[in-house]
Amino acid sequence: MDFLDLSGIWTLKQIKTGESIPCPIPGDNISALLAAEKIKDPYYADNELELQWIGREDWSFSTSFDADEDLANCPGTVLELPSVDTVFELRLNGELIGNGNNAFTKHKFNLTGLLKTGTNEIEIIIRSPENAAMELKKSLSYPISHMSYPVQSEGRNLIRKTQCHSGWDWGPCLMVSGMYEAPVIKASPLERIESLRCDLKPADNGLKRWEANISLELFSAIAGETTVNAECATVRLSRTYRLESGLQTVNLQLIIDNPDLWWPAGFGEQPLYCLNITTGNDSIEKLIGFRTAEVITDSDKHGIGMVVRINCKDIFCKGANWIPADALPSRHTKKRYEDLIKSAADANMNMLRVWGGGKYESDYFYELCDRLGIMVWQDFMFACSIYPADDDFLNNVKNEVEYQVKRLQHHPSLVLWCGNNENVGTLNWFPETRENRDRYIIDYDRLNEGVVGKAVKTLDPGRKWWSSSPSAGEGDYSDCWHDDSKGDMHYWSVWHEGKPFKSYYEVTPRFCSEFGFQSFSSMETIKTFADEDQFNITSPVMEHHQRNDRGNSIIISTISRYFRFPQSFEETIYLSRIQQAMAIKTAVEYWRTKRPVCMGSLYWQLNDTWPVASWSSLDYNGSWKPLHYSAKRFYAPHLLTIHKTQDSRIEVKLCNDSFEPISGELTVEEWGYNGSRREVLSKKITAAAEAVSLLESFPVPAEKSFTNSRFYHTAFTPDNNGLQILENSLMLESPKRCRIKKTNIDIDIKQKDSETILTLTADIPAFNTVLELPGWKGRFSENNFTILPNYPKEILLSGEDIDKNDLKKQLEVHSLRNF
Ligand code: BMA
Repeated sequence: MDFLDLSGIWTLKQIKTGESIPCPIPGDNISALLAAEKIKDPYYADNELELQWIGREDWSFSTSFDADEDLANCPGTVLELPSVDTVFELRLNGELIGNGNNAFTKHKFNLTGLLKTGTNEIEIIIRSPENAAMELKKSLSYPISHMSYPVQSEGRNLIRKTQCHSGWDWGPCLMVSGMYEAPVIKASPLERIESLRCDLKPADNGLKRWEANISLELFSAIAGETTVNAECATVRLSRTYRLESGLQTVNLQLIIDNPDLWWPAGFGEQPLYCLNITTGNDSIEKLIGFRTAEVITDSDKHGIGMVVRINCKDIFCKGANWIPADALPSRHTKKRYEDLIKSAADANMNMLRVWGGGKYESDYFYELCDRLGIMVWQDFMFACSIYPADDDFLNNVKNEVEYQVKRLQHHPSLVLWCGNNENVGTLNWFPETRENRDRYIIDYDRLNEGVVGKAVKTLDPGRKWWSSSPSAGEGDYSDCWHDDSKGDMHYWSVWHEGKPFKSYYEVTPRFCSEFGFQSFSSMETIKTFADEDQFNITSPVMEHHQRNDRGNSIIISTISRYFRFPQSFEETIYLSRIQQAMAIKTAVEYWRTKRPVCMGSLYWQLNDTWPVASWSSLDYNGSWKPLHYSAKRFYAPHLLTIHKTQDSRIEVKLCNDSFEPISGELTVEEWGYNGSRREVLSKKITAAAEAVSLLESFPVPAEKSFTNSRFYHTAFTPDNNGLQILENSLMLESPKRCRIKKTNIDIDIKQKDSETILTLTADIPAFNTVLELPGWKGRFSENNFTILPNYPKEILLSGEDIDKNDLKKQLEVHSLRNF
C-alpha cells in the first residue's frame, strides 16, 4: 500500500487579510502565530484578552505534495484527517471535495480519480469556531445552555470541539484551530485495515487460558482475496478471506495460555503483549494486556457501591482528574505526557479520570497508562452543559463515539466509559431546564443513552458503561454532589460551599471522583506571567490568572480560618499551597479508612493547561506542589492515619491496600511544640491485607492548655525493611491556635558522585517544611514534611545535576511560622 504522510510545514493564512505564515502540522494556529511573532505570549499577564479575535477568524491551512502516476491512478485512495479542529472545508487543487465538523473523529475522503500526476495542492479552511457556534445558536428553537466562565466564547456546546478551549474555571479562552495529528494519504485497490478490536476473555476460572476475540474491519475498493495473519505471544493463525468491495468485518479467535497478568500500579507488573495483524496489503499492531476489569455497582446496605475489580481483586482507586496537557495543542508533546503521567504514577496513583471537558487523549497517553499501571476512567467529551439532541448532532456524535471506542478499547488500562461530566447537574442549573425539565431529560437521554451508551454496549460490551459523573447509575438523575450513598460523588461542599475541612468527615462517598481545593502556583511559575509590581493576590494580573470568581477570596478566608495571617505575598502563596495539601490529605486519609464502603478517591485536578491559580497538584511547568508530595504519602499502598474522633478520642489506623498482611512496630508519641516528648505507646502490630486495621484508640484531654501545646506523632516501622517507615502527625487545634514556635532548620548538603542528599535538623518541631529550588528540574524524595528535634530528615534530590554552591545559594526552605 502506498502511504504519504503530509505532516510538515504547511502555510497558514488568515482568510480575511490574506496574510500567511508557516505552520507546522500537526499543530495549531495560535502556536504558529506566536512562533512567527505575530502575537504576544497568550499566557503572559492578560495578553489572552487581546487574542480573542483569533477564534473569530477563518483560517486556511495548505500544503502541496507530489503524486506519481501510480498514486494518481490508484482505485482505492483515501485522505485521512484524524483530528481537524473543528468546522472545515477540504479543497483539492482548488475544488471543494468535502467538509467536516467534529474534532474528535477521523475524517476520511475518497481521493480516487481526483489526484493529478505531479504537484497537488491541498487546503483545509477552518471556520471561526465562535462564529460557527453562534450561527448554530441562532437556529435553535429552544435554549441549549452551558456553564459560563469569566473569559469565554459562547456556544461551545453546539460544536464538537474541546470544550475547555472556550474558557473554564481554571482555563484561558483560546479558541484554537488546527490539525493535531498527521494527515495521511493511503492508496491501495485492495484491503486496508480500518479498525481492530480485541476482546480478551478468560476461557477458564483460573485466569490461565484466554480467548482473544478479534474483530477486524477491512475496506477494499475492489473485490479480491486476502490472507490475514494474527500473532500474539507464541500463538499464530492464518486465514484467507474473499473480499467484497466496500467495508467488511472479519472475526478471528486466538487462544493464549498462561500469559502474565496485567495489574494496576502497586499490585503487580504491567506485562504487555504485541498483537500483530498483517493482511496481504496492510498491517496493524496493538499492545494488549491480560486482565479482567469489572466495575461492580450493585445495591448494598449502604446504597449503591462502586468497586473496581481487577483479576478478581477489589482495588481502592487512587488518583486525580486529568485535563488537557496544555491549552495549546502544539504543546501536547510526548515529553509532556511522560512527565505528567510519570508524576501521577510516582505519587502512588493508580487511576486517572480523563475529564469530559477536554479531549479523547492521544494514543501515547493511553500507552503510557498501560505501561505504568494507571487505570483510566474515560469520560466522553461532554461537560457542564445541555447538549443538542437533533438528528444532525446525534449522527455527528455517533460517528465520534464509534471511532473513539474502536480506537481505545484494546487498552488494558481503560476500565470504565462514562457518558459525560456533570450534565445531570445542568438539568437543574438553568431557569429553562428547571422549568422544562422533562424536555431536557428526554434530550439528555437521546444523546447519552441512545447514542453514546448504545455505542459502548454494542462495540465494547465487556467494559463498564457508567452514564455520567457523578451518577447513581442509569436512569437516576439525583443529586450526587450531596448524596454520598450511591455511585460516584463530586464532593464540592468544602470548596464551592465554603464548609470547613472537617466536613470531609461528614461524608463517606462510595467513590469520590471529584473534590478539590485551590492553591496558587509556585513563585517560580508566577514570575513567568507577572511582573514584580503585580506580586499581590488582588493585582489585575493575579486576578486574571484566577478563573473561579470567588477563588481568591475562598483561599484567603480559609487561610484565616486555619492559619495566622500571612505577612507577605510569598507567605500567602506558601500557605495557600500547604492548605491545599491539608484539605485533600484530610479527605483522602479519612475516606481510605472507610474502605470497603468507599473504594475510590480521584481529586480535582492533576495538571494545569497554563499558569493559573487552580485545584491542580502539579504546576503548569510540571513541578510538584506540596499537595503532590503529600499525595505520594496519602496514596501509598500502606497508610498510617491518626485522627481525632467527635467524642475526643485519638484513633490510629493502618490502611493496607496490598495483598499481604504487614507487621512491625507502632509507636505513638505526644510532643510539645517546645520540643518536649513523651512516649504514649510502643507495640508490635499486624495489619490485615486489603483492609483497614484500628491499631489504637485512647481519649485525649480536652483542656485548651493541652490541645494548643501538644500534638501527636505516630510511626510504624515494618519488620520487612524493604518497606518504608510510615509516619503521621496530628495537631489538636487549627494551626493558628497552636503554640508553634519559630524554628532553626540546619541543612547539611552531601554530594557523592551524582547523588545529592540534604540532611535537615530542627531544634524544635518544624511543620509543613517545604523545599524549593527555583529553576532546577528535579524532585525531592519528600516535601511538605514535619521535622522533629533529634530526628534528622534525609532528603534525596533526583533530576538535573546541581553544583553544591548553587544549591546552597538557591535552596529555599520554609515551614509554618518560619517565614
Ligand atoms: C468540576 C469539574 C470542572 C471544574 C471543577 C472546579 O466539577 O467538573 O468542571 O473545573 O469542578 O469547579
